[in-house]
Parts: sequence; structure tokens; C-alpha cells
Amino acid sequence: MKTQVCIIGGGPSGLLLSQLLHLKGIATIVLERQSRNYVLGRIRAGVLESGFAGLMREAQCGERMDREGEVHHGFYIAHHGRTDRIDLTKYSGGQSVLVYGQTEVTRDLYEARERLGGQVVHNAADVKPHDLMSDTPFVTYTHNGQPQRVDCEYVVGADGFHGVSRQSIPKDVLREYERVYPFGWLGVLSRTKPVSPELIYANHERGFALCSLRSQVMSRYYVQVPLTDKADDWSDAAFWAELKRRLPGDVAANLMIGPSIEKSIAPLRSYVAEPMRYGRLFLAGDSAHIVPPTGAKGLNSAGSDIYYLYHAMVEHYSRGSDAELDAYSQKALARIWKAQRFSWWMTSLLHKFPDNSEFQVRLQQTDLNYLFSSDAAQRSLAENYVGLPY
Ligand code: RFL
Ligand code: PHB
Repeated sequence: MKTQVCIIGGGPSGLLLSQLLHLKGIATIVLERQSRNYVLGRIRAGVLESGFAGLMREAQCGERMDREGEVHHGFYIAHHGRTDRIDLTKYSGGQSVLVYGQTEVTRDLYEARERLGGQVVHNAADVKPHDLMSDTPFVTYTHNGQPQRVDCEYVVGADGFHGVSRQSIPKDVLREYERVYPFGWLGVLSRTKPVSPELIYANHERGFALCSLRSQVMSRYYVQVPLTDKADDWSDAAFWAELKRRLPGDVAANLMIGPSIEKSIAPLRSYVAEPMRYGRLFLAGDSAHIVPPTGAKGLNSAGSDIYYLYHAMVEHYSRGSDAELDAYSQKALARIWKAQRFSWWMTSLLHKFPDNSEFQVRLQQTDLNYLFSSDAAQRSLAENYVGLPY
């Protein structure tokens, strides 16, 4: 096979780039290791920045998102017996976020790819990029037991944290920065009415909790758990009881409980790989960076990579200029590091750190008190949460 851009990974990053490039007449092939149903079975992000939503619209994938997504103008932080609200719209000069699940984003992208006859190969095994430093790179894989080869001009590694693309960059070229947190999030999806119309982030002495949602009939809740816990250790009843303990009394009293549709534990990690380019290979999304989910920045950071890469590829193919491709890694990383800083800060602000000294506990409490006593601090939180400009 032959194409212009071979995209490894059919998650939101890969599909969005493929769709945007197709609309500009640039040919792509997406190679995805899993089946479509497997990808759609992952329950992940829920909060979209307006920049991400704008890219979905540009990709002609915004219709259902705009119909079914919920515009959110703020969220709550429960801490030390109080519940304070962050007014995102007031403090960000009129902006908001959209609550619309990653599962729905991915479904809409798959449908759009199908509508345009885009080529997405599922169950592609042993995907491997080759000759990345040459002008004629290619990607090999196995499909239904048959070896396959795609010749291309560029390779995009949109294959997530455990993908093959980043591993194709020589060790002496790649710099890695990492912080692993001593806890994870146990998440439950349940077909119940959300306890609050807006998200509630809770800092509690038993650990962090989050009340989120997917729609008016679908709730998503999380509690901080030790890394040693397994999802199977947690019965539904134990989960609901622990969540209630960590929420303000009036919220806990109103919590509707029901069977879990999905229950999983995600470890928390901050990670950045630099540079995001190696010859003809460009990394995008989770393949190059991971944030702890506290700031809702993972999918949104993948979106900003795609924004820069999309514009750089269009610049190359329609105007013959490589300036934007050459600047891609630096531009993407500048925004990524800001999302890293914000996600680390939100995580530090809201979680119980098992090894924290009394001094650090008091600093965390002071950080929260300062936040709600300072317009400048709330403005800083709001401008980061709604998303920094591209
Ligand atoms: P993905 O979604 O991991 O997709 C990568 C795809 O590549 C495939 N793949 C391969 N294909 C071919 N060959 C290989 N060798 C391959 N290896 C892997 C995989 O099967 C997969 O389909 O990466 P992508 O597209 O960059 O998207 C990133 C987002 O998924 C991620 O950043 C977010 O889910 C993070 N995240 C959140 N982000 C937000 O912006 N807002 C949120 O509210 C938010 N909440 C979350 C989150 C992530 C969570 N977990 C589970 C880590 C909440 C949680 C709990
Ligand atoms: C979610 O709804 O899954 C969600 C929302 C906000 C976050 C993280 C996850 O910060």
C-alpha cells in the first residue's frame, strides 16, 4: 500500500488527524492494533476544552457533540467542610468546557472516517515503522496472518503510552521526564442521575474523590485508591460507601447508586518524551506525554498536538513549506509542559499524599484557602482549565 501519512493508532488523536487531513486532500492510512469495539469500550475522558471542540467541528464531527454535549460554566471543590465553586466563565473571559465523553468523540470520528471512505485497519498486529531518517519511510504489520507494508512520506505515532512509535526513537535521542504518583483512581460508570449538575472535586482526609458525568442519566465517579488495590477488590457497595464518606453530607445524602457498568483503576503518572519528532516520525498525544487526570488535560493535550501537526502538514502539502513541521516538536511541547504543570498542581492540591509531612498538609490547606480568597488565583485556575490558547 501507498499513502502520504501513515498513522499508527486509531484512538482519538490518530482518527482526528486522519479526518482533518482527508478534508484537505491529504491521504492517510490508520493502523490500529485493537478492534473497533475494544477501542470504544474504553471509558476515559469526559471534559473537552473549546479548542478541542472546535477541531471536532472543523473535522465535520461536531454535530452530535453540539447536540448532546453539556456546556459547563464552572465546577465545585469540596474541602475542609466547605464547598466552593470555581466560576470558569467569569474568570476566563466568558469561556466554558463541554462535557462529552471520549467514547462518543471516538465513535463520531469512526463514523466520519467511514462516511468519507477513510482507511482504518483494525487488528493490525506487530506494527513497526522503518527507515524514519530517510525520505522513504515505511511501516510493516501483520493482518489476518499476512505480512503487509505501507510506503509513505510521514509516519505519525498516535499509538498511546504503550505504543511502538516512541520506542522506535533511539535511546540516545529521546529524553524522558517522569513522575509516578503513589496512588490511582478507581472509576465507576453507572446509569444513574448525576448527583450534581456540575463536577465536584473533593479533597478529603480519606483521599480524593470526583463526581463527574456523561449525560443526565449517566454518572462517572472516582475515588483515590492505593496502587496495591485491584478493581476486583472493590464491590459496588464498597465503592459507593467510600465515595459517600468523601463527599459533603448533603451531596452524599442525594447520591443515587446503581450497578456499575464499568469499573477500573488508572494509576496516576506525569510523563513527557522529547523531542516529539525523529526524522519522518511525529509523535502525538499519549504516545509522547501523560498527565494525571485531575486537570482533565490528557485528551485535550492530544488535541493541541493534532492542531499543530495538522496545520504543519497542510503547510507542507499545500504551500511546500517545512517551517511548521520543523517547529512542531517545540511548539507542541511548550503547551504540553503548561498542561503538565497545571495537572501536577491540581493533583497536588486535591489528593492525600501518604508520605506528606504535617507541614505539607498545612501548605495544601493554605493553597486551597488562598485559591478561594484570591480572584487572581481563581483566574489562573480557570484559564488553565478551559484550555490555554493554541
Ligand atoms: P489512546 O487513546 O491511548 O489511543 C492510542 C491507540 O493506539 C493503539 N495502539 C496501537 N496501534 C497499532 N500498533 C500499536 N503498536 C499500538 N499500540 C497502541 C491503541 O489500541 C489505541 O487505540 O491515545 P490518544 O489517541 O493519544 O488519546 C489520548 C487520550 O486517550 C488520553 O489522553 C485521555 O483519555 C486522558 N484522560 C482525560 N483526558 C482529558 O482531556 N480529559 C479528561 O477528563 C480525562 N479523563 C483520562 C481521563 C484518562 C483516564 N485513564 C484511564 C488513563 C480519565 C481517566 C481515568
Ligand atoms: C471524567 O468525567 O472522566 C473526568 C472529568 C474530569 C477529570 C477527570 C475525568 O478531571
